[in-house]
Amino acid sequence: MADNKKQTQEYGADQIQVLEGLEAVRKRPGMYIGTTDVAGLHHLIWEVVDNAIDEAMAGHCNHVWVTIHEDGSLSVRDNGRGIPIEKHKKTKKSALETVLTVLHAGGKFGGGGYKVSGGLHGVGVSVVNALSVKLSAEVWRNGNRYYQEYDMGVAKKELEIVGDTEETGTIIRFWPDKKVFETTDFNFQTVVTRLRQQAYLTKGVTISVIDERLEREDKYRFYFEGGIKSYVAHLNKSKETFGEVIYMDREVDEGMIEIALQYTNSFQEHVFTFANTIHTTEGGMHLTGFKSALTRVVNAYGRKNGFLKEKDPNLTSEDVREGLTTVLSVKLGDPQFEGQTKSKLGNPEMRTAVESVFGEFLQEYLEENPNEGKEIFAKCSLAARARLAARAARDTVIRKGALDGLTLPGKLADCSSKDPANSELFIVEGDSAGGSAKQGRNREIQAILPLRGKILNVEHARMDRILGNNEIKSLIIALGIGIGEFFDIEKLRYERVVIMTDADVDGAHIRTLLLTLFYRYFLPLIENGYLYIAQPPLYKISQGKRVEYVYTDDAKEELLKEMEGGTKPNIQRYKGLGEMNPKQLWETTMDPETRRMLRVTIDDAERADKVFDTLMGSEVLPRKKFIQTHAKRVKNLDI
Ligand code: 0RA
Repeated sequence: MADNKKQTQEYGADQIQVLEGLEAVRKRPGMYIGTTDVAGLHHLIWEVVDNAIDEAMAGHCNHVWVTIHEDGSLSVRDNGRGIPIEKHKKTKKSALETVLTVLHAGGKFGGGGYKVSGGLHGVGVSVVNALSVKLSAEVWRNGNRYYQEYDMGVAKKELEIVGDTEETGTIIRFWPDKKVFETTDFNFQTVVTRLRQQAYLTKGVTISVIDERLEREDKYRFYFEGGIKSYVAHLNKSKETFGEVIYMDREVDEGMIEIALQYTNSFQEHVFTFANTIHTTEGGMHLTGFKSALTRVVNAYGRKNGFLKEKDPNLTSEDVREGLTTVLSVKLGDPQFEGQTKSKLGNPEMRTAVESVFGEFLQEYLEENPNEGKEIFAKCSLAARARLAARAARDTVIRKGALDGLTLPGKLADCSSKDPANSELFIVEGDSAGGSAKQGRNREIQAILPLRGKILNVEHARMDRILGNNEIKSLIIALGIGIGEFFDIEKLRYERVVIMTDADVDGAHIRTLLLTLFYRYFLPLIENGYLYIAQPPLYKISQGKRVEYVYTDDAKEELLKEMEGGTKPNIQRYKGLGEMNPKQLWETTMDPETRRMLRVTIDDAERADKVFDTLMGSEVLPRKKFIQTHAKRVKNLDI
């Protein structure tokens, strides 16, 4: 009797703790997943996928399936060991129910050596459960298929056996709560992009991504035998490269270090760093270690072989990284994520480990591959000389005061407001659309800068040419912010900078070039949320006196369905901004009361910068894609 009572009390206390935990998550979801916007929604997916990937990294599974179902739910299946369903003696709950209901319980799994897990998203799958109106878990294990369902994080009934199976694995499916999230519409492109990256970082694991919401379902399958080596080859696909992808993979006391790099003739550096497969966009200790080893070893190699004379100064870190594409992935037991967006690796032991392991590897590589070594060194030293020349040219431009904005560019139609918080700059493609925008705008707060033709691709140009480009120069002067070392966000003249281009291929290209420019040279504008993309309508549809502008093909179909029965509607497709008169442009695209604009995120800009657009462009067409590479033919990505 006494025993019984004690047990009941303990059980009760646990239960209360669980409910309090779930309530805390539902009350302040932002504390657990950052935001409740579309990014927060996708956080739920990464959380569940990370668990399956952990099982793969532990060597127990080689295939993960992610499916967006027709009813808007999403499931993640893996062929791992299956989450244990055995009951815990004390809590009387299965391990499965524990991970799904107790905050941070997920971390109790694993053990043995360093345990790798996605530390950033590692809030636990119980958070996903708490923020879903429904979640189902199916575990294949011991020859049985176990099943359990939850409502807002609370189990509906006991775990039950619903069938048998020879296979093992786990399927977690969830229906996010519409009351919690601004939107519960999963974005297939976001999921595909992220899981492709995940597949590169976990070589040998196949990731299938399926969207069943479409009439004809959309499918991808990613498998990269070469891991990040394939990733670098993919990133450099459309570039001229020097030598092979250099690759190393080492296990150290601190964890694992995997690095792939290759030089290209680009003037930009492309470096992507990861810790436990999480993209560390702010870099951190692993990147610091890499950079210092690279600079040290390339210089030492140059001196030893007489390429650098005694009187010559060392090449700088920028010089040795010009045109370099690098993917750096580390895995460690206890990752510390720091920085503004918690995406900077803080573990100092990783700096030392990468610096020493990569330094040693690269030195050996250069010595064993003298032809490549010589070519790489020549490329770096050319970068050094060109940088000096470009700097001199830039200093001249700046000394002449050419960027000071004392004289605003003639093409700019400025607004009368001098308050940046209340000023907008529209960067408009073409003179004719520029003319309409100038006439249609609100002069008080809206300034117009028309761009003629294509702007320079900053990927292929150093500072001297960038500053020699009139379109870019006008833009810098209009913005008021300077460039390079002289960049100063405090001087920004408009807190909304809007890219307004045609809804066609040329427009998309100009947008990509502008995004790349902002990403490379004016990043703080994006970080502060000042950069936008205007959304002009695709169609004007009229029926009798009724006139509607629609912005998507879906909306067009919906409207046409609605108009069935009346007289035949008149459909006008807008190919360019220039087809709209000033009043139409104002009403549909510029009027702050009614317009739609997309705020550019770092992700968008990064994607544009990554030359990902070439790939994206080609991927949108075919319905079924199996993307895989094998180490032997890594140079010809089979995409
Ligand atoms: C630890 C132990 C065991 C399975 C798992 C973790 C596991 C977790 C997840 C999360 C998603 N999928 C998963 N698959 C497996 C079982 C160990 C054993 O069978 O003895």
